[in-house]
Amino acid sequence: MKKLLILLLLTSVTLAACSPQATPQLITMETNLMKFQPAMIEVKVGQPVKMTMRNSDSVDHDFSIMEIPTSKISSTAESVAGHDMGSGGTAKEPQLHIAVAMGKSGTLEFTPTKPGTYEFFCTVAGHKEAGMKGTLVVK
Ligand SMILES: [Cu+2]
Repeated sequence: MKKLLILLLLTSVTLAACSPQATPQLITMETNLMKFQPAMIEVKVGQPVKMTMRNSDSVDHDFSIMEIPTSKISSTAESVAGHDMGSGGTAKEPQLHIAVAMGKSGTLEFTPTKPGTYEFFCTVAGHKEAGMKGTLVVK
């Protein structure tokens, strides 16, 4: 009987640990002088991420990840006029993307669904090459 009780307790602890956490993981990202700060973000799988991106630079920037399994993506950004992610037509669109005009800020919400290491970068021509890239780690 005692063993059964312990087993029940263990089961409920395990269930509690696995239940989805609705509390968003808040991240503040700043772009300035052609850099993402921080250049490395770590988040937990299955937990919503709410990232606020502030663009303190004097040019428009964006935050993009080409391929990342997510659910529930939404963004509220001050629109960037004529932001076309480096036209050409053949380029694949990033799965996660938020563009923020100079001096503005925006929020991007998403829930990562698969652990891994994902590269983020700015799609504005020449910016990634200038150092606008970083790493998102989903644990
Ligand atoms: Cu940029």
